[in-house]
Amino acid sequence: MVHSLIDASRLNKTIPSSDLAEVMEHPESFQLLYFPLEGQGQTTRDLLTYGGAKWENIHPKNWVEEKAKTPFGCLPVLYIIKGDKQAVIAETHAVENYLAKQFGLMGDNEYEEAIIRSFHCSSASLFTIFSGSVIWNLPEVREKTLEAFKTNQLALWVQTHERHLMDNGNNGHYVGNKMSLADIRTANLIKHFSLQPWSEELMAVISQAPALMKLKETVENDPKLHHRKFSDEAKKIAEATKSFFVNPFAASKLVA
Ligand SMILES: N[C@@H](CCC(=O)N[C@@H](CS)C(=O)NCC(=O)O)C(=O)O
Repeated sequence: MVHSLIDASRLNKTIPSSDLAEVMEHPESFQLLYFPLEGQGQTTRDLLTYGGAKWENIHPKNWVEEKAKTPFGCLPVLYIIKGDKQAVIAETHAVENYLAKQFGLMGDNEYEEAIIRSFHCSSASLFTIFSGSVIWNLPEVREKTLEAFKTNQLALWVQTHERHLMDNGNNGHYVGNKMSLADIRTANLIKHFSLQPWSEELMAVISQAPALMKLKETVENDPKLHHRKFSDEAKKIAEATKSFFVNPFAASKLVA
């Protein structure tokens, strides 16, 4: 069992890299250190679930103290455990790419992998743009930045993703007829928008794109994901996420 107060920023330094590689190639279990919110942790949760991994959520107990002990001063952080050894990796993209590769969610060839990476990157970028321009912006400018986000970045994202999904046969997937990292990331991005105080406005734009809606439904109803995605723990995390975004400035003090 990993204790979240260990100095994760130094952990890998004490173990030879060949041992860390062995842990990462043949992991036995995982712990995801993230806030009890969906946010940047949800895709990792889904990847672990889809892969049938043995894993658990762990949350910071005192974020102010723990922040400096994480590799980049932010979450998510993934602990990868094998026997008495563990590796730690941080940064959402590194964690998601590692797990997706581990669980066969990066396509079957270089071309498919490139497509998956590009749609994953596009959806992850939209998440970051929305966070910076709307969620964490000054309340007095939010109305304007929300309008600009909907008209520009969101509209373009919807249009380009919808076109690709339609070209792929509107089957709920970006590549072929199979689940990928990009599918899971996009489904979570749409859910993220649906948990915002402005969810009606945001979802009004997205719901005009049937292939994107189909993708979300396909991911949520996947037999490997459905049970955990609709579990009591998941519902609690979704509710907490919705409440968090009502006033993220105030709520983040509580989380910390
Ligand atoms: N570049 C990081 C950003 C992660 C990030 O923004 N994490 C937020 C939560 S979503 C965080 O740790 N906030 C607390 C803090 O910065 O003190 C990644 O992609 O993983």
